[in-house]
Amino acid sequence: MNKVEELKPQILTRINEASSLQVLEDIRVSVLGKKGEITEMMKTLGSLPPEERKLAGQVLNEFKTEITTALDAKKTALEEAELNRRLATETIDVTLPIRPKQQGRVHPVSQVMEEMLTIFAQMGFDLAEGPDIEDDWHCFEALNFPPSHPARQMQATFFMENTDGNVLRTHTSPVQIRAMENQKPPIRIVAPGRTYRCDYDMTHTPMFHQIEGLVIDTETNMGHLKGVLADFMKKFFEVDDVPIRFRPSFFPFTEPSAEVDIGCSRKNGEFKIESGKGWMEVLGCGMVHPNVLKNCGLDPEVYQGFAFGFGVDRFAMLKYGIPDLRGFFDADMRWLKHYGFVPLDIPTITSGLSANGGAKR
Ligand code: 2NM
Repeated sequence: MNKVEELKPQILTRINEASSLQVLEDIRVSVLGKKGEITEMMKTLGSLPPEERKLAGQVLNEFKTEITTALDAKKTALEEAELNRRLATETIDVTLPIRPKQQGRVHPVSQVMEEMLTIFAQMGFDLAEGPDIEDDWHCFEALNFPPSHPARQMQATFFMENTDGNVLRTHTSPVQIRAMENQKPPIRIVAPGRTYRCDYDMTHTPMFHQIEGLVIDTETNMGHLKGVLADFMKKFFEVDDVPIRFRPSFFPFTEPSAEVDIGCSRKNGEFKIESGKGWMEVLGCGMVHPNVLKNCGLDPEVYQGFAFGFGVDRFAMLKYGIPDLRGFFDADMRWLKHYGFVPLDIPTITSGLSANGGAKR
């Protein structure tokens, strides 16, 4: 049993100096495991004479207990040290912002699109979309533009190369044509999207955004058209009354056709809706031409309806006081920071409580 006296300080030192739980476990296995030092010594007990065996057994058991106690104590100490290390290195400052300050902005055109489509959805219009590249039929022919009609040049069309006469759509009307071709009235749709015309100056960009509306039923008339547009203007500009004026006009696809003005004033560049000052043209509309209905397979003796169309970009300028179109499509963060909207903004007492008026830059 001298061996015990020899081994004990060595093993205790190894335990004491164990640098990790893994090292400590290795020591436990090497001492108490199946082939461990103490286990091996236990195995020799059987070969001793009975009186020696009893004593040796006692000594070995005490030795084993002592080592087990030392291992447990060291294990607890190591676990505590590990926990303290993690507590020190894995601290979280719960007062820090959840994520870096919001950098991105919602473009005014996207904002205004959303506002407009929400209003039309509440009125019961469905959303309809179509391709930016169109064929001559859907963009012109079905819309009652005769082949040599000056309106075709008027529209300053971008023609696609090598596509057999395809064009970038000059309006979203082709979407309405498809709707009439493919679905049975009643039809109540709005068609938002990008449109293209070869035109570039202070008030025009070659790509711009339109929303067009279409209602086809058996008795839909201009009174309905006026009601829809008046309600829309009130909701969009968030005023109780918007002065509206219909002026006779011409479009190949509507008869009669009208241009719609709203009463407003402009002082020091600030746009205000009010009557008795001036008028500003904001959209075009009319009753869908019988030829258009026929072109789409609808019987003009049975069906009739109205259509309207307007530029989204201009409405964004008016509502949010953006003085000119330059900058709209430059993807310049400084412009967006100034005119864009904070996504997921929550209405507050100070920023406004209404759905749209609360939108903050
Ligand atoms: C406008 C003005 C007036 C219009 C007509 C049609 C269709 F397909 F039904 F014939 N879609 N859009 C229309 C009518 C568009 O934009 C100034």
